[in-house]
Amino acid sequence: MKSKISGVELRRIAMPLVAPFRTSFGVETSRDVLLVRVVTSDGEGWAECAAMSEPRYCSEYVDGAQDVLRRFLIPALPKDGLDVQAVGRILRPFTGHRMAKSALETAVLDAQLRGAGESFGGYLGAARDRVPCGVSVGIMDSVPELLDAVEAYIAEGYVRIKLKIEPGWDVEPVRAVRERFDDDLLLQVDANAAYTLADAQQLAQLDDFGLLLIEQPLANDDMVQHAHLGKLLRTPICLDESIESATDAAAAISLGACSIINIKPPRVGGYLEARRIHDLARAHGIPVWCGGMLETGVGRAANVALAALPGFTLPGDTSGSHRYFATDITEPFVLADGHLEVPTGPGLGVAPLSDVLDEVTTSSEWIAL
Ligand code: NPQ
Ligand code: MG
Repeated sequence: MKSKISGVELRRIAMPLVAPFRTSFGVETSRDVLLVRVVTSDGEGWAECAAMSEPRYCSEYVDGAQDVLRRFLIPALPKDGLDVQAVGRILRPFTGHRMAKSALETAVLDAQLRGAGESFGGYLGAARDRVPCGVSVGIMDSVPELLDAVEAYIAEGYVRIKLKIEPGWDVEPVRAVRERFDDDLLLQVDANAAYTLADAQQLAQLDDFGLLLIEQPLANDDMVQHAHLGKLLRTPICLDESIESATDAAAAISLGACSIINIKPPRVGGYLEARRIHDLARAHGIPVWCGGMLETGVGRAANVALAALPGFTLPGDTSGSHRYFATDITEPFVLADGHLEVPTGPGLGVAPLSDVLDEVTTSSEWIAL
């Protein structure tokens, strides 16, 4: 199917977080999100760009993403009609900028699926109608504060807890959570690349706590050292930042750098590449789960659809809207029995509510094709 694209709106919104979110790479209090709206002969398509304000989690940042979309990626699209399968090929000559590319491809896909009356989940190959949800818990000022936060999330129904860790905030908070809650609590940790191989003995102390996994303990670009670390730990290693493509996933699996993969579609250039990683991992018996980038309802809808694919065998960071935002720009995603329903409407199945959207908009530009 081919849709003629007349232009693309790049809209920036400011979304205050319900509480500061601290990781090993910084503290976030508000989300500065770039929304992409493509206007086609079949109707509109929406997506959001996951890039953060500053290049700390990875090299992309939101002003850079908007610049590359405006100057290179959007102008590369053909005026005369476009199938979503062609978007990745057209954008490939531009290196990197995967989050920007993901947003553009996803918006085109949303428009195309809306036109065809098909849902994102149906298109991607969702195998169930709801997904179990985990929650990512930031670094706190004290252990009692952390225990209160974890208790509240468990009470909300989250089926898996992920603790953000860094040197100086690892064994003690994990031990405290293990001692305070049931032994069968699904628990994992995420270091966001805060350690080196010299910390292996410290990280090995986490082996006593029956963690599902440790996510991205070492540097983004160091798969070889992850393979070494894996031999020193009993806790399974999961890669996040290190996996930017299906090629990277193949390398990581071949090297033994990880035994689990966190798939974040924006980080790998989109939902089609995310599905390729899913297929590859599944063929190798590597479990995957869907990560999160503090998405609004627009990105959340797409993630929930992806997380319903059969190889997503671990709960994702697909939390409810209210984990991050008091007011979402779409109808909020609300947990029921620890799960989120996969949207069934055409395309993403959700769209921004225009009154909410206008309230949070900080700028908008139109790029005609
Ligand atoms: C991770 N996400 O798995 C990321 C990191 C992360 C849910 O833990 C603003 C935008 C703040 C994106 C903080 C979770 C963020 C962000 C953390 C992503 O590593
Ligand atoms: Mg992570």
